[in-house]
This record gives sequence, structure tokens and C-alpha cells, in this order.
Amino acid sequence: MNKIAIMGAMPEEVAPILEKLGEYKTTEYAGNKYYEATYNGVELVVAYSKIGKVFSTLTATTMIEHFACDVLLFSGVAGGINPSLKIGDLIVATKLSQHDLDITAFGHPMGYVPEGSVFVETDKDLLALSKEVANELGKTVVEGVIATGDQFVHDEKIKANIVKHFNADALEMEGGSVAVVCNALNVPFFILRAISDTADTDASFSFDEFMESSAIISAEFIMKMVDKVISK
Ligand code: 4EZ
Repeated sequence: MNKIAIMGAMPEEVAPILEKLGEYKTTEYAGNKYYEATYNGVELVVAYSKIGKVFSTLTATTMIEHFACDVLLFSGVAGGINPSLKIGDLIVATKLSQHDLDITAFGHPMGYVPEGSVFVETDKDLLALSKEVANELGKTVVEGVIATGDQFVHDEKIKANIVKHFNADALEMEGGSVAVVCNALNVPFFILRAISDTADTDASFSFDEFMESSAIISAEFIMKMVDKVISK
């Protein structure tokens, strides 16, 4: 039986999920709150990590190693790169990279360190389930590359550079590190984001305006994913 971790980075990203749970138990651990609930007969652990690769690494590791979750779903918002992605559109990561991991001085590609890999791939079964969910909801979900780094990108040149190195469709600040953790610990994972901005000069304004509505769009899809995982 699965114990499902549902992660976001910011409170707004998990609030719509907590609303759907009814009763839950709150535990404080390693500087974060973890919300445990039974949902349709299955145990869930929900948490927001705080922003960035380090905090998200800590939370993903905690959910797996301390709370014994055996599948991880991430819900949140992202900056869009692929021009087909508009505000509120959903993107599912097929693979993720760390766009700010740079030892190119030694001839390595961007995003690569020895014994690591430029990209970490998402679980194929969860990707297949997300297609079923998208079909049932009649929703278009773009599958693509998500690039992660410790930076809120609001600059066309930086965007272009991320496209050059990773051919990324969207960018954010947690997915790539969560992917590394789940891959290393053999836990299937799924990273979903709804677009809040397009990482250009207006990004911070767009983010402030749309992050809450986009977070809800992502959370609603993630709860349908939970239903699917439970029914399999
Ligand atoms: C990080 N998250 C943004 C956190 C912003 C403000 C207080 C997603 C995101 C993002 N990350 C949305 N748009 C982005 C962008 N343009 N660059 C990086 O995961 C916190």
C-alpha cells in the first residue's frame, strides 16, 4: 500500500490540498510542519518545504526517510519558457535539471557533476496516470523539461541561456532537487506546475497576481492524481 507525499514549496501551494483533506495531524520536524491525513483509506503526508533546492531537498528526504512515504507528488507554480505555455497552463516534468549547477570550468556540461547526471527522469507509470487524468478532465497538460535553480528568473537572457543548455519548457526552484532525492532513494515522483509568469521582466508582478490561482489549478490536478494512484 502506498503512503503518498504531497509537496509544495510555499504555503499557497499546499493550502488548496489541505482544504480537501478534512482532518489532519500536524507534526513539527526539522523546522517544518508535516500534515498527516487518511484520505480515501490511504495515508497522505503533506508539507511545504520553503523555497529553493536546499529546503526542498530536506523536505523530500524527510517525507521519505522519516515519514516513510513511497511515492511523491509535487504541486506548485512555475515560470513558463515554452511560448505555448500561458498563465494557468499545466506542465508535467518528463525530466528535470539543475540549471545553476556549474563546473563547466573543468569541461563538464552545465548541470553535471561527476557521478550525477544532467537530467533526472520522472516515473513513467505516474506520467501515464497523468495522461489518464488529463483525458478524464479534458485538460491539456504539456509534458516537458523543467529546469531548477536557486533564483527567481526575471530576465530574457537568463531564460535563453537555460533553453540553450537544457531545452527547458519551464523553470522553478525545487523540482530538480526533489528529483535527485527521489531518484537516489528509489521513490517514484511526479512534478506538476501551473504557470504563474513567463520569467521575463514582468515576472514578479505576474507571479504576485497569479500564483494563488495557478497554485489552485495545480493542486486540483494533483488531487486527481492521488485518486488515480489510490485506484491502481
Ligand atoms: C519557485 N517558485 C517561485 C518562488 C517565488 C517569491 C516570494 C516558482 C516560480 C519560479 N521560480 C514561479 N515563477 C518562477 C520564476 N520566474 N523563476 C523561478 O519554485 C518566491
